[in-house]
Amino acid sequence: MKLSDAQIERFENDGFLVLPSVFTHDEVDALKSDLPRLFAERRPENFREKESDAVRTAMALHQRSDVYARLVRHPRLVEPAKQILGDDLYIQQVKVNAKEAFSGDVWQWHYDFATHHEEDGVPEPLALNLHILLDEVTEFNGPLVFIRGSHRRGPVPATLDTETTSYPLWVVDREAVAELVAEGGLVSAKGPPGTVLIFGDTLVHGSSINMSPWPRTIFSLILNPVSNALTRYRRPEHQHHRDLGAVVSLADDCLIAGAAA
Ligand SMILES: O=C(O)CCC(=O)C(=O)O
Repeated sequence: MKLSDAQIERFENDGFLVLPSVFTHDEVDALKSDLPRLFAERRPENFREKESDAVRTAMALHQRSDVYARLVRHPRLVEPAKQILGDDLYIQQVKVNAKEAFSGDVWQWHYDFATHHEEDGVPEPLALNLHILLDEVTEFNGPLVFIRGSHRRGPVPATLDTETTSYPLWVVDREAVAELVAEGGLVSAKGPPGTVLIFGDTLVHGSSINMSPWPRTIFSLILNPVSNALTRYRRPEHQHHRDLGAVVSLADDCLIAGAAA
């Protein structure tokens, strides 16, 4: 999949892209079908909500599941990332973020580079976060909310929050959020299953609690240039993978054909 010049320009201006209908229903079904098994596992890669046993984020899925091992090399994710970054990329993080119906918890305002830099010593804010919506995401079930254009400010003040939710995050100060929202406004990243979101390392984003009766499940792959790799090893491997081998795409039908093989 190749991004058009207009899409590249939009990514540069807004800091994100929302691309509907990139993955088919059959492909999304193949990805969702392995989640009950993965979520049932009791292991440190599965972070559960503070107030319940529900999985909030399940990490290192490409090391735990054949279909996710193929997904992280999917050309519809890897090729646009290479087009934007123009470099060899390694797999930094692989996860599914889930928000259970009625209770899925908040992700505070943050940008990913604050964590990548402070925790992992990543030098530059180059990594891309590539999401696939695995459920229909609407304004009701806790969509990601982007502050349009916030990436253009670069890294803004952030502090480590280990209290608010069950996943520690470097959270952006409220003053900075207010200023950025006044400049660029908010956009909620909605769409049918199979929609892809691409956003950069300094784009400020968050998501609110899921009060609706509908679950919200989103796959996330972070790719980072090999030339911009981590320099600190404070977090466990599943939060920042150590294999710096350049990711090579598989065939376009790898999710469905791979399952039959
Ligand atoms: O799943 C969410 O709502 C937030 C995910 C997120 O902030 C991220 O992937 O950086």
